[in-house]
Amino acid sequence: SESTALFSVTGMTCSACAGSVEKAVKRLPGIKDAAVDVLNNRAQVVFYPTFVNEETIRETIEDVGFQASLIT
Ligand code: 9UX
Repeated sequence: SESTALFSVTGMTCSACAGSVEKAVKRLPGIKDAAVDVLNNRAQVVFYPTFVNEETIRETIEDVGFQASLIT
């Protein structure tokens, strides 16, 4: 079944930043949904643990250029 992960993402200053994070995460296999909140520096991701894990999602966010850490 699916899992949900919440990340803190720092360095995003505009909605286009949030859009680039969402797009990158949604391109990974095993992602059901991703929602990035630039005002609160959060990214919530719903995913299928058979195909992807929190660390891969976190690294993908960092590859876009922002520091990310898993909250829950
Ligand atoms: Mo957002 Mo634009 O932080 O280059 S500023 S994408």
